[in-house]
Amino acid sequence: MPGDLDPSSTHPMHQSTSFSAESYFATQSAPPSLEQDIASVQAFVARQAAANRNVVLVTSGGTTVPLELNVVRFLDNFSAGTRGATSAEYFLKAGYAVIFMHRQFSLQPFSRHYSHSTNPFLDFLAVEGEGEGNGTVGITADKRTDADLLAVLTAYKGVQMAGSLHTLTFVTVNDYLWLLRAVSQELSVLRRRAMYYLAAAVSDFFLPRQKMSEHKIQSGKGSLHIEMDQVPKVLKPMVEEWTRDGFIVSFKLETDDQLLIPKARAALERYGHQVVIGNDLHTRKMQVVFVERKRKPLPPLPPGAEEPESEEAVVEVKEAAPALEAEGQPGTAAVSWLRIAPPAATTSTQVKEIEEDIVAELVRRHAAWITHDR
Ligand code: PAZ
Repeated sequence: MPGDLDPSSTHPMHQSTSFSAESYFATQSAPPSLEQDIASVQAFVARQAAANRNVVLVTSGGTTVPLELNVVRFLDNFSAGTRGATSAEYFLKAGYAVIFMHRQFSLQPFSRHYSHSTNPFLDFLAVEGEGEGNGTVGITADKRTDADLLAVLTAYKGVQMAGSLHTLTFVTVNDYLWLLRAVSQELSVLRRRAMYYLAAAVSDFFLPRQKMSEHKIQSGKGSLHIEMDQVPKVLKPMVEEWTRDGFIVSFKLETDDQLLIPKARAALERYGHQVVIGNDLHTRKMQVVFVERKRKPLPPLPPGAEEPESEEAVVEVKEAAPALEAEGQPGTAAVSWLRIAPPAATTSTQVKEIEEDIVAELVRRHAAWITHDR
């Protein structure tokens, strides 16, 4: 419908609406697989609760924004899902059960080591027995990579045996929002033992289905003008309604490093969750900044006293953990950088990943959160 895209038309595509989370879910349709996904999460969470495991929801990869109902074109973003897939592996290693909610076809824990063009899987295999004339040809791991492949495979099989990884997929920002709400609500039964690690790169803008062209947008009328609506800020209802006492970690991505800390602080103040991890697009694999509320350690409870539901003291500068470099700034947020050294010029295939340290820091904070020490 070319008329839909005429900038001078009065079609609602040119009116901008502000959606609250409530009005969003009241007007945008749930993905068809949602009920089935919820049932699978319910069963997974019950198994992990019985096994006494902490559970982390890891979101990973980018979301698309379709421009048509019969979608031919969509907006997308850069995220490959490296942060999420890598972090999920370290959480599993730390004994967590993981709900890995990722963009379809983005990187996944374990298989990420041998995917796409960086490490094509076939390059790690060798043909055995070829040309020996005995009629048998086998496939084996290339000798140079045997040890690495075995380590990944062993970890992967261990996780499969333990049943501690559950995978869900999304494509559009709408799929993501519906899934995030449903999974958060299911996971909230674990209260403080649940962590939410929101590393997905979620679009800030979308086209409500009521404003979408049904069929492929036609060319021939000059330039294309589309006004998008703002995606509702769901961290607030996530903190206040969908989760109960869960430990929530959000990521903030910027390309202007002057904005990184102010925006991360603002997010922390606005939504009141536990940690914002700031990262710059170009340096995100080498450094991140933790922004969290300054807290005073709680005094020990008098004998027989009830544990408080939550504590709110915001007073003193928290002492930085050894891996973190604290940045002395006034205000209610503690800011500390986590950096890893650039890879040494070595032939080793074992490269240090910043997610290992990010996850170690969060596991430590989460343990304190569970015991109400923070
Ligand atoms: O997926 P990736 O490893 O390529 O990138 C990770 C990231 C930069 C998307 C993530 O660390 C992040 O900042 N996520 C939140 C982005 C945002 O909505 O601000």
